[in-house]
Amino acid sequence: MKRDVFMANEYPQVMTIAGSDSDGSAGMQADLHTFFTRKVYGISVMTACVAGNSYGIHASISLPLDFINQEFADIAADFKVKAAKTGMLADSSLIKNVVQNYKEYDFGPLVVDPVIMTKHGNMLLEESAFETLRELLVPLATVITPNFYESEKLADMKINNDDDLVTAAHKLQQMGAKNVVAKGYHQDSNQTEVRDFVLLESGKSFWLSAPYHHTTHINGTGDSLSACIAAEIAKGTDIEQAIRIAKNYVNTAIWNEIAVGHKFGPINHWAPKSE
Ligand code: PXL
Repeated sequence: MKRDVFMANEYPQVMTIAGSDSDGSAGMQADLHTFFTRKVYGISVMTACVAGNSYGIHASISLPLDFINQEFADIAADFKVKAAKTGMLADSSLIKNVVQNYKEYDFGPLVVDPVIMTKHGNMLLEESAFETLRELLVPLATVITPNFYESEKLADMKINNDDDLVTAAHKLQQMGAKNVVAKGYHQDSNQTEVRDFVLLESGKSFWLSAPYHHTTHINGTGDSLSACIAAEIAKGTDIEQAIRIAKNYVNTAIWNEIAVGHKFGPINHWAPKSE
C-alpha cells in the first residue's frame, strides 16, 4: 500500500509471551499462526523452549530472566502492542519476571492462558508455581482461558459437573480475572458436545457449545483460542464478541484437520476465514 505519510505502529500488533514448541503445533508457534491468519502483526517474547513432536515432549528449558527482560525492553522501545497473551511460563521466577515487565510497560489488555500441562500429560508449569500464578498473574487477566484441568488446579476444587465449572469460574473472577472462559471436559469418547462456560466482567454469563469432533489433531487449541481473543481485542472487538469469534475460529480449525505428524497433530489455522 502506497501512502503519503507513513505512520509508525498504525498496524495492529499483538504480543505473545510464551514458550516455543519445536513441532510447531502449540505454544508460541500456534499463537503466531493464529496472529498471521487473523491479520494482526505478531510479536513474541520467548520464555522457554520445548523439544518435542507429535508423539510428545522430550525436553524443555527456560530462558535466562535477563534475556527475557531485554526482549520486553526492546519491544517496548519500538512497537505499540495493543494486546498481549501469556502461554507457558515454566516456574515461579519466570511468572514474577513477566508480571514485573508487564506492569512496567503498556502492552494493553492481557489474555492469560494459564498453561499448566499439555493434553498428553507433560507438566509445563511447576506445581510450586500455582500459588504465584493465582496471586500475581490471574489478577492481571482481562480474560483468562483455563482448560478443565487448569480450572481445577487454580480454583483448587474438583469439577464433576456444569455447576462445579460455574463455581470455578466465579472463583477465578474473585481472584481478579475480569472475564473467564472456563473450558469444558473433552475426553469422553461417547461425548457429542463440548461446552465452555463464559463469565463476563459485567456478570453476564453464557455457555458456548459445539459438536464434539473426534480427532487426534487438537494440539494448540488453547494457545490458538487465547491468541485469537488477543488478536480481536487488538483490532478493537469487544470482549464478548472476541471470545465468540475465537471459539468459532478454533472449532473450524479442529473440524478441518491437516495431515501433519504421526500422532497428536496440529489444528488447521488456514481453515477459518479471516474477516
Ligand atoms: O498447548 C500448550 C503448550 C503451550 N506452550 C508450549 C507447548 C504446549 C503444548 O505442547 O509445548 C511451549
